[in-house]
Amino acid sequence: LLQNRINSFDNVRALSLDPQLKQIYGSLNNEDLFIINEFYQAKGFRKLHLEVASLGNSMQILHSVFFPDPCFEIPIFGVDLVVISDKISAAIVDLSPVSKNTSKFFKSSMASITIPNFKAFRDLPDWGGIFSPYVCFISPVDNNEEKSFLKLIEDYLSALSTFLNNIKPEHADSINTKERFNFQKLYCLQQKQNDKTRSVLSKFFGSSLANRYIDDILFEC
Ligand code: BLA
Repeated sequence: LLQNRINSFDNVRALSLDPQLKQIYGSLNNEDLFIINEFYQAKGFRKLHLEVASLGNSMQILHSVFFPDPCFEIPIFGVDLVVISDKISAAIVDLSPVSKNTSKFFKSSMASITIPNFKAFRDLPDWGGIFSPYVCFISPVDNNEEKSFLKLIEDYLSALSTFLNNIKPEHADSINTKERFNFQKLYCLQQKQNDKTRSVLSKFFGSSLANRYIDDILFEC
């Protein structure tokens, strides 16, 4: 789903990445871990990041963020699926804002997306002010809800493509571009406050490597 969407973008190309960071293997007390990263660039995006990770015997993660080129007025697409013991524990998807004044076009397109009546919506953490009013954060209760959530991811991706197709980039020096870049920096700063991500990575990598991974790979800006 994510890979297909990335391939559909104009001028898409893979970004080169240190092979040691592209595929990470390790083990801890007989528990294996691996992480696979893909990075792309495309028209409208400075970085498209796709990551799958299997950490120990019971946790798998799908993490993806599409960081826009700040010259384009398009939101930050982000998704995180955390599987614990074969069950999706956290499922979150959003198109997060990159400016103070969200366009009418954005609001009306998002309003046309229906978020299903999931049974277990979850509260956002304290650092979650970066997310839009359209963020969906749940623990799916069954297979049907998992499927509905995947469909929702698809809807958000379609909306993103629509925004992209209707946007003309602004100059790199424009005030709007700078504002959008600042929003992206704040997005990264806030995401770095997710202690759950940090503690899982620290358990396997040790804290200094975990911090480097968060700063340089997950939320570099
Ligand atoms: C939660 N993220 C979590 C949790 C874990 C991770 C273990 C707790 C699961 C739960 O509460 O049920 C771990 N996530 C990871 C790891 C990676 C990862 C190790 O991506 C990468 C290697 N997180 C993101 C992005 C978003 C995000 C892009 O990386 C949103 C678009 C959100 N994850 C997010 C939120 C929580 C979470 C909001 C809940 C945090 C909380 O409740 O405190």
